[in-house]
Amino acid sequence: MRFDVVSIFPEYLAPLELSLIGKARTDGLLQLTVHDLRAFTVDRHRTVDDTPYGGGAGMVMKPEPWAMALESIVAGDSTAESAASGRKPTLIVPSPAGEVFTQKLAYELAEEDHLVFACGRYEGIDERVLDWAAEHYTVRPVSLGDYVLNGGEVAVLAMVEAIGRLIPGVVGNPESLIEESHSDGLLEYPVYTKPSTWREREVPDVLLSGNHGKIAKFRMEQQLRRTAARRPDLITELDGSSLSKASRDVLWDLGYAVVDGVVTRRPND
Ligand code: JB8
Repeated sequence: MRFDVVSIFPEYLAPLELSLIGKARTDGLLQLTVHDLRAFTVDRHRTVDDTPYGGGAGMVMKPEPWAMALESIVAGDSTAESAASGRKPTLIVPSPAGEVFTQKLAYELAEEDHLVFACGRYEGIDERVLDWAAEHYTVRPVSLGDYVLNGGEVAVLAMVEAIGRLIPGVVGNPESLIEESHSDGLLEYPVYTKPSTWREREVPDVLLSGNHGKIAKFRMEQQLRRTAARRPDLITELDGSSLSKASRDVLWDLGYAVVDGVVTRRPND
């Protein structure tokens, strides 16, 4: 898999060379190139921004440096349309106005051969760049969540890590991918390690019992309880028809009912 990132702050992407993703890179599982947008300017001041048509606060990123950068990346793409895969690379544009980045989208993007990330700054990139790029790329504006960053770089760090670790061989133990948070639509159960008593706090007894059936039931219940408390939106998204009797009983205790495979909140008498 190939990643290209375009930014006016290429140093910001340096952490990608470390830890998990850096190891995957060294092992040849993924290629990652960071490009400086200013290298694609032609004026003396290496200008990347200008004032917005229609007025308003702040500056907008000029289209031409983006077109030059994105063209150069497509031109050097051995996996592009023209070549082997027959697929367009995907252009991911971090934006508070994008579709939300979820674990599901991370899995979908991990199937691609080539992802290009366009990091905006200021008030964003001239919209015509996104329209124009659709000729060579599948263009996807993507938001990390409902909050506003100063630019796309931090969002790209998060997305490259989330996508990169799904590439086979990047995460050492593939079981940790199967068990982890969100893979079954629930938050993860709490975890504990030694000592069994720490500052007068005990590890739950059942986890020391060696009874694997009881441990699985305890963890399932913990997952449902913390998901109901912290993310009730995830509870009503569950497929009720694939829940065990034990899970449905816990949900009933938590004030939910499963009717025709749909999980709904019960009326508060
Ligand atoms: C300028 O919050 B964000 C985000 C904010 C931005 C830009 C890109 C993404 C560009 N501000 O995801």
